[in-house]
Amino acid sequence: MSNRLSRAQAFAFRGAPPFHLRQRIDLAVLGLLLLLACVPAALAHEFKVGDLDIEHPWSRATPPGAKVAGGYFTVVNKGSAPDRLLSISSDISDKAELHEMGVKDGVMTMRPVSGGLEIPAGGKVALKPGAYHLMFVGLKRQPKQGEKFPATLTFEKAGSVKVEFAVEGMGETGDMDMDHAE
Ligand SMILES: [Cu+2]
Repeated sequence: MSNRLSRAQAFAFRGAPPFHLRQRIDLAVLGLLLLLACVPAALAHEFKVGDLDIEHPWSRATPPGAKVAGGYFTVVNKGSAPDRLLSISSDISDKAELHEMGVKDGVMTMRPVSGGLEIPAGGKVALKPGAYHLMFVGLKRQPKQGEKFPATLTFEKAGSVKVEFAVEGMGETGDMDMDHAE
């Protein structure tokens, strides 16, 4: 009994948290770090070519019979020279076009961009709904939510890179109903 008491007292005066408690804190911190590391990886995917990072290419599921689907991603240019997105190809459609938004007679329209899209040195360009975007024209099948389909992006300097477009839900991120100028 007296022996037990003195051990408890010695313990109380040591100052540091008991070993088993520290171990639990370490595990909790480790778990949190793993969680933080995994969340962005699950939401985003990224591809690299030369000085360019292509972040999170995504598309949208389309209703039966649809002939076009959008394509979106962000290009980050870490280099000291501008580059240019020249062309896109994918097996999912007959062709893929780069589109920009414009206003014609008070109506928002999309039209193909000629001459490619410049990615400024040290800058980035976001292709997103309502702005620059890709349009897969002449769909051979409907992209389905949850799948990924491959495509090839070709840049003037960095060259070609294979990427995968993650297909999200039909209503994803402010789809605007706009006329296509074609
Ligand atoms: Cu378009």
